[in-house]
Amino acid sequence: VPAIDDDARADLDDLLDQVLAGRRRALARVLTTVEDGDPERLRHVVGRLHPLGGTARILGITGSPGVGKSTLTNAVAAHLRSLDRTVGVIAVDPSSPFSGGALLGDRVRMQGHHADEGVYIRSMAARGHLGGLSLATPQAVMVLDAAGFDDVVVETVGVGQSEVEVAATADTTVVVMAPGMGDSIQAAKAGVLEVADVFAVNKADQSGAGKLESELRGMLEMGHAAGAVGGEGTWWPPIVRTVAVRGEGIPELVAAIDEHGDHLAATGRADDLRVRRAEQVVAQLVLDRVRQRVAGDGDAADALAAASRQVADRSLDPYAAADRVLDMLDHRARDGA
Ligand SMILES: Nc1nc2c(ncn2[C@@H]2O[C@H](COP(=O)(O)OP(=O)(O)O)[C@@H](O)[C@H]2O)c(=O)[nH]1
Ligand SMILES: [Mg+2]
Repeated sequence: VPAIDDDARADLDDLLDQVLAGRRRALARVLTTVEDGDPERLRHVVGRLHPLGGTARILGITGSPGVGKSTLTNAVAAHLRSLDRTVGVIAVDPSSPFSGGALLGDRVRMQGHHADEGVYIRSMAARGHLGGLSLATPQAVMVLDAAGFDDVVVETVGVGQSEVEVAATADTTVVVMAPGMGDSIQAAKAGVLEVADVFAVNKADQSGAGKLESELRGMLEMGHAAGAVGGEGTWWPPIVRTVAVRGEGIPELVAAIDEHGDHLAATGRADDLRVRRAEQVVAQLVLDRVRQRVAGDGDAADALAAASRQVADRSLDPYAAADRVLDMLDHRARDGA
């Protein structure tokens, strides 16, 4: 990655100074850099901010569309503010930028905190990013962490891979469910049970909340009985009933999150999580660079094109093809080209 020129660097440094001084507009611009993924600017941002992070508690809130994640996030943020903690929120929508309406809806709903300097809410999409949201999300978290927020909350729609990704980004992952959405059955399928540190059964004001909770409890106990988890120092995910629209159950939910944090600290797992998180980002950057090298090297790009044609007509298998492309990159590295 080439370095940015001196003028651009000076401007960016000025912007980062403003972020560290708590300026919201500067923060918004830096998060746009994270979203757009301009590699030169981003590298400078990360280089300067990364050493300053590592103090925020990172919470993931995930679940199916419509279960009340945004409402719950809003209520959790309000409760954390009442405890005098500052809160940064990243609402990730993998389907953006084509869902402007939904994003706007989220913004409007979350605007209860508009005048409060201690809370910052940002909807985010991955636009130019090679690594997509799996890179943009932890980098946005890092920016809010460095900016000094006590808590950083990441809201993601639970579709496929994203629960796993949010779990890799968060210290504590809250899986939100709601009655009447067939959620308990979905949970078993999507592997949500494994990533949840805390369950929120939201919309507890609606019928079926009790049934959902007991189904969930049954499923967790079955997991325990099957020995999927267990032993000394095991964390049993608590189930908390909430009515996010009325703020009910929110103090209990935050207490459960606090308890999980204490558990992480007591068992030394907090440090493991940090290493795992770092590894995910580094591995993603390595993959991006390999991809960039192939694209930016005429011979490697030609080798990829030629090998792909052979794979298509069955004269080469995909593994052998990958070997050829990687060999080309290795030669380049050895020749110093
Ligand atoms: N009855 C009821 N409705 C809720 C509750 N929490 C959220 N909702 C409503 O459920 C809908 C979806 O909420 P939203 O937060 O956008 O869900 P998300 O898609 O998971 O972020 C909205 O109309 C909310 O007002 C709750 O506790 N009870
Ligand atoms: Mg939402």
